[in-house]
Amino acid sequence: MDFEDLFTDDIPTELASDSTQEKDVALALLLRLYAGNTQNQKYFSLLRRNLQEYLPEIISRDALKDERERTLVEAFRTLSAKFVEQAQLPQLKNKCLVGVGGRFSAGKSHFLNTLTGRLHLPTGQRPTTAVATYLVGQEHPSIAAYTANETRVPLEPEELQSIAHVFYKNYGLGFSDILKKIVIGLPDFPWPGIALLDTPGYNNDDEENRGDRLFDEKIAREHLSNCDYIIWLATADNGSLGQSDIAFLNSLHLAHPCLVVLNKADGKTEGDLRSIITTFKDQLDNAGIAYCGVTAFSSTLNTEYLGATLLSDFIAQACNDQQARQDMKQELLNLQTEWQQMNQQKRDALSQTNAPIRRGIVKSESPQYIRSLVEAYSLNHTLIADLTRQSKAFNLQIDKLLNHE
Ligand SMILES: Nc1nc2c(ncn2[C@@H]2O[C@H](COP(=O)(O)OP(=O)(O)OP(=O)(O)O)[C@@H](O)[C@H]2O)c(=O)[nH]1
Ligand SMILES: [Mg+2]
Repeated sequence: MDFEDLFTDDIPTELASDSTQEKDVALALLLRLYAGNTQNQKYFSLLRRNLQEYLPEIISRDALKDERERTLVEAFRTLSAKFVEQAQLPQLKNKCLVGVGGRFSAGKSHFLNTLTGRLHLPTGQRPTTAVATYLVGQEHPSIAAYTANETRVPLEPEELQSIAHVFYKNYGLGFSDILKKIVIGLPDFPWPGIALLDTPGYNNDDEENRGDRLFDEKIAREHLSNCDYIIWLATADNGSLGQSDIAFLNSLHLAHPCLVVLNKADGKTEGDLRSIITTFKDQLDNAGIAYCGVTAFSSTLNTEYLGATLLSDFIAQACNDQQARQDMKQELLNLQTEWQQMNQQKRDALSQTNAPIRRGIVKSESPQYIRSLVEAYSLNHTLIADLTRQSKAFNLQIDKLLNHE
């Protein structure tokens, strides 16, 4: 099969036939995916454990009411997640990540195929994308799967097709527990500065497969939260944004630019589209969701409607976003400097209050007052010691991340 024009809406007949041979192919693929890289496994599980355990160690007692500290903790959390992602998938290094999210069958994979001008991603009428998949520019074409065993496994295009939901509906074989993400490297990818991410539909209204649905939602949320830009793909045929879309968008706590694209706009009149766009904007405003525009598009016809160029402008903005493409190492070092400054200022402020307390203890004649001053003095000391310990723990975490590179 040719890499370029492999994927169609339908399951290829050779995969659809319930032959033992096809099952063998799928099993062989599963076996390859289950093979682990022990060294990597140890390294990443240690890194992950450290990252999970570091937070209580570095957060100070007043973190909840300290806006600056909260922002820094959040920035560190996002940055370290991105750092791990890039260590696992070096092709994403210094790329601005543009994620596409939306309900199942909104046309996310079709939309990305249209944007990149090729049929790289499997599409279909039933839930199709099972694993978060990045598309990225690369000198030679390649597909790599990253497994739960921290191993990169090269895939053939046929194997990528077989990983689609449709396949395991037919064969009862699931990949999404062992496969964490897929990266497709493309020599003719039009934008060297970005990586595009296709996610599984976050809702599959199929009650029978509720487990799959929640799992897909988790995968979509995890990956979209790591993105620098988000394209939310809704469909024009629904006329309005569903409550579950609103709830999901709210749960992303969007801090990054988000463009809402009404896909499948083909067949709608201009009047219809204008009124649907107004309805969407009203709904987003009422829900307090930050977005930078709503535009109508057809992935089938590769057309943005109403003379708008919001989509191409959005992609161009992502390509030019130097901040999002900044070297992770530098970003971590900047964050470390900011953190240490904050920590030092807190320690200085506490030390400054120590001198008057000491003077009060010496001068006061009331034993009760002296006792309360001594308590305040010792609390100050504990807080300063905590801050010193947190500062050391934070530096240690940064060292661990940087030395793991
Ligand atoms: N008419 C029309 N159909 C479209 C358009 N975009 C996608 N479709 C169709 O919608 C169906 C679903 O498309 P996919 O790209 O698989 O949708 P998806 O959002 O990736 O779905 P999941 O991976 O299951 O979440 C396919 O049959 C597509 O051909 C469009 O712009 N217009
Ligand atoms: Mg898809």
